[in-house]
Amino acid sequence: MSKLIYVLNGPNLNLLGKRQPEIYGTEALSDVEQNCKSLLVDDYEIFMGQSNHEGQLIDWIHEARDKACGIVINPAAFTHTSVAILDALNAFEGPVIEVHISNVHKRESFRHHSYVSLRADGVIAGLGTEGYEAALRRIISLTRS
Ligand code: DHK
Repeated sequence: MSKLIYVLNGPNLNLLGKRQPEIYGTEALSDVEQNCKSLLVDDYEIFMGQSNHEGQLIDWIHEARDKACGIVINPAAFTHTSVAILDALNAFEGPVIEVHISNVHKRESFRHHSYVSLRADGVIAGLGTEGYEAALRRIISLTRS
């Protein structure tokens, strides 16, 4: 089995660390990538992707069908709007963990609904950027043989 895990990030997360730090913290996405890499075991690897474009995220999810054993995804605002990302994830067979840096349930009501949660095997919200590490650990424990 592949030991590659896709860690996908949606719109505006390229500004992580600079954008609304009171909500999203001060770590950049590059810090998140380093933290994730530091907990890899065995032959596990990650591909870290961020896009502001729904179609690019969908293309990566399709690519993951052949290449990856699991997906960690923070779809950002597309969480609340994208049936297309849900459909793409439904075509992926491995575990999917949905991550939100902030506690979306403590925020505006439009952030309370997630299309992606209809597919996700686990959902993490409000752990800050540590949520990515928790999600990665879970994918590894589900796929390690
Ligand atoms: C990130 C975003 O950009 C928002 O659109 C979501 C999510 C929440 C987060 O907490 O990581 O509503």
